[in-house]
Amino acid sequence: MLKIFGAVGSGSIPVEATLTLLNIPYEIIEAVTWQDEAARKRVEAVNPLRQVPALVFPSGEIMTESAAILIDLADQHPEARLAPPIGDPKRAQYLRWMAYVSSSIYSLFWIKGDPMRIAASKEDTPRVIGRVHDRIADCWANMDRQINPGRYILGDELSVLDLYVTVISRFGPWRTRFYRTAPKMTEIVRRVDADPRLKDFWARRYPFEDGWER
Ligand SMILES: N[C@@H](CCC(=O)N[C@@H](CS)C(=O)NCC(=O)O)C(=O)O
Repeated sequence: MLKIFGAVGSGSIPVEATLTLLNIPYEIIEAVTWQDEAARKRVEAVNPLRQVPALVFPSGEIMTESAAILIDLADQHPEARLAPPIGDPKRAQYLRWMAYVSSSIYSLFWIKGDPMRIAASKEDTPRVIGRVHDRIADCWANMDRQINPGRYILGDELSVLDLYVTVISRFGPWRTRFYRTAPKMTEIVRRVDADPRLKDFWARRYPFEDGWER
């Protein structure tokens, strides 16, 4: 069976949500890498960067990088219509924003997870986190200004891009600020939060606890 090194409320969640929609069974190896050295060690065997998500296919092949995993899963299962296929006029913007969320936004969590990787001192860490949050908010605003959504970001069909944005926008600076900075995507992420096909999944893997929007 497909194995995923992942964690509740992490970047493995859009991948797991996609597998849930595709009805593909998978085994989770829980690894809260940003909190726990033992978890980082566990992941290191498959991903020397010690980050989740990391997938191990039944063949033994390993894949990391959330955006690439999502794009590949959607392409491998075209019948589920979770991405515009090659040749579709929406394909370029789809790939553009998948890469953007990964490189301009999600990658900044390497700093947030441990600000001392960048900060000059412990006292400097609130400033570093503040700057990272501002940058993330600016990047969401920049994306929001340039999209022309329908019910979902690319039009009227749910894609893995919606799952990706829905999950990553729950990380700091959290949803209330996202709603302020990304008004066009606000309704979309709320629609994905409320998708009945994912109700049990969210409850298990990224619950909407009191005050989750902050
Ligand atoms: N570029 C990677 C980023 C993955 C990532 O940042 N994962 C976080 C969890 S959400 C992690 O494992 N952080 C631990 C660390 O960087 O030490 C991807 O898109 O999959």
